[in-house]
Amino acid sequence: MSAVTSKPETAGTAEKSTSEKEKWLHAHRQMVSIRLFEEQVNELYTRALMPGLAHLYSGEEAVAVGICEALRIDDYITSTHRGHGHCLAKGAAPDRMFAELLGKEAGYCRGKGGSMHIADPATGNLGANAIVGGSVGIATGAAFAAKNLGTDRVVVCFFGEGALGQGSLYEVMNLAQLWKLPVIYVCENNQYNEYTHYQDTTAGTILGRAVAFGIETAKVDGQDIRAVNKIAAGLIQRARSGDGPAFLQCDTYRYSGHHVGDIHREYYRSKHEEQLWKTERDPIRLLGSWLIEQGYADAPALETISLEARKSIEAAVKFAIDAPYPSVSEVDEDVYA
Ligand SMILES: Cc1ncc(C[n+]2csc(CCOP(=O)(O)OP(=O)(O)O)c2C)c(N)n1
Repeated sequence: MSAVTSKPETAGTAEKSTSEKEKWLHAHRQMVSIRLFEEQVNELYTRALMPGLAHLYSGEEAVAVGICEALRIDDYITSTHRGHGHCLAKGAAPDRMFAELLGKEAGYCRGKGGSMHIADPATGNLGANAIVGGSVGIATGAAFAAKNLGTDRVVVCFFGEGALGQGSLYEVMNLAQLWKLPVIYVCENNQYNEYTHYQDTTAGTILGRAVAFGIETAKVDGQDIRAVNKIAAGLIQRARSGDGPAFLQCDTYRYSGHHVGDIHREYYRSKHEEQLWKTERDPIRLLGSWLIEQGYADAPALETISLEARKSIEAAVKFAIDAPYPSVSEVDEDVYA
């Protein structure tokens, strides 16, 4: 079974919406799809249908969707261990994503990468990476290539604030600024590096690190998709026109544990804190309220979007469960030593 059964739910980059109303309704649907995708990942893990671990993106959807909306399909992204939302927002199809997570042949890497190693060159996704900070060199190299091949492509490099402890980030920021490379370093500050609050591991400020290299910096409320999109569009346009790299700090929150098996979050953060983010700062609710205020949708219309997205995500899960594993004969293929 190699056919793909559903179109990308979240192909934000493929077809740009023409009107503001369509643009934000589409963004809302993308965020809902990512949220539902992650719910299903948790379910698959709990039912022991998924090998390995996964790190859920729920709560952070406005960052991926807001930024990818401002990219072209031929622009690049690099992603992280918490990468499902990035892949979907850049245009990956949920059925092939689930297939990859379940180790099936129809997956983006023929089931051999799993949750933390999804790449999709057709949508400009150069790959997720299980190594914290592992994609910063790939993103910067892609930006070097994009520039030296005479294209106007831009690269967005997503990473968590835990990657601020990786020396390679400082090596690549130095070169990116020296060579005016078209790369945007997006620090998704979801407050915690595994089980430690970032303020307990980070001296100084996050942006101060990029300022030291003379890189353009910006900080945004990562729960407000319209703010993320606006600021990202400006930085992306700036990079595309040759003005060099930027560093964007997006303050956000992950709703679940560090990974799907991390259920004892009370050891490092309070239930009250979680509740505040989920009720007052939820990116889907915030955009939904704005859509209603603008008269772009009413509550039943938003509910219909959610129901349709749910059906589509459930069909994608079924596709993946029914799909075959790669043949045993290829057990040595794609293995490098
Ligand atoms: C080089 C390296 N060190 C340690 C780990 C183990 N590890 C996996 S995720 C993680 C925390 C990452 O935090 P952050 O970058 O803020 O991303 P988040 O999980 O918050 O999205 C760590 C330490 C790793 N994968 N790679």
